[in-house]
Amino acid sequence: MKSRIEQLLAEVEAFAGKAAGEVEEFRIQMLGKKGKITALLEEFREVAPELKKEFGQKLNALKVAASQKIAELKARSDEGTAQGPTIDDPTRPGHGTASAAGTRHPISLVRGEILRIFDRLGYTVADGPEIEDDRHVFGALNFPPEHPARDMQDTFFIEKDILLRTHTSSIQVRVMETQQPPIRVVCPGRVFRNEAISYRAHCIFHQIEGLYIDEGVSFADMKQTLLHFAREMFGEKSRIRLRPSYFPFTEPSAEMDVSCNLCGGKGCPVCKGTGWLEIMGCGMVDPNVLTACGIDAEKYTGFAFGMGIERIAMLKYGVGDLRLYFENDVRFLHQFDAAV
Ligand code: 2NL
Repeated sequence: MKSRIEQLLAEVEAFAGKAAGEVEEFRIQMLGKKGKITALLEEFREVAPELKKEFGQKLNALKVAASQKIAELKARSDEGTAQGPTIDDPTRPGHGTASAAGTRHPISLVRGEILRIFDRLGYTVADGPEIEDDRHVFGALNFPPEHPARDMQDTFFIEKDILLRTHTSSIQVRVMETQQPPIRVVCPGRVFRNEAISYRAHCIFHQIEGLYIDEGVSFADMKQTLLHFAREMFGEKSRIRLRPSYFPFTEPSAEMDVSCNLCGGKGCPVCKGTGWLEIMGCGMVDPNVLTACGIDAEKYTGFAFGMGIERIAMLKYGVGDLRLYFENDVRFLHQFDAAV
């Protein structure tokens, strides 16, 4: 029996059939019902008990070797590769199984458009941390110690002095602290306010602020820059108007409206019959802010402005519910496929 086991093992090792049919035939010859190895296994029952251990081990090794060899050759045989990724005609169109391309989020589209307009005017882009300290969000921006924005009800605090920025002005403070004029910079980013979420308010939203500081920068420079922006963003025929307002960090301050591009200023439901849409706040940087950031307020003046990206996107795309921008429902997002 021992010599027959060894002989079959040599036979298994030598076998090198390539065709699937050949391999299957070999399997039947060895391990099939009437196969040579099957026959040996049956004979093994009659082997004397003292020889069972030795023969058992050898026989088992033979069976394992044969099974492995057959499995290996089957995988490599023409049957195996026929199911694999053979390419019969590389010029044929694909099966369309690649995952579909995603879309740009409307907030990204609008941000890109705004940044490109200011890029053409020579503004650079700056970034800054979302987790900020009191000084960069409030202190350096001329907020009095008791200002309501510093309240827990409006701002997310992490520690006494550490908080989530409520506007992107904190980025501009960092720019002023580290650079001397001329400064021309736009700062996009996420901001956080402790608001109940509804169709018109969210606790996270996006802003872009701009800052221009140099010798002799005037309110007229600001007005012309923002008119240019409105025409680029909403169309050549756009007009703007500035209404007096108040921010702690600018003096004088204004809100800017752009003529409604849906009705051309005649009055419609979007502009609530006024012909105007409010799009941003702006003003001349308060000298206290310049001084707090290490810029000589006797020598330099500047203007700044800030807008909410969601608000601009809502006006541009006529989306009435802010929450849609945060849900990332693909049925909403795919509507912006062609908006690039
Ligand atoms: C708004 C109003 C505004 C600014 C932002 C600013 C920044 C510095 C100094 C002075 Cl560092 N001003 N930013 C100025 C006026 C208005 O934003 O309604 N934003 C959505």
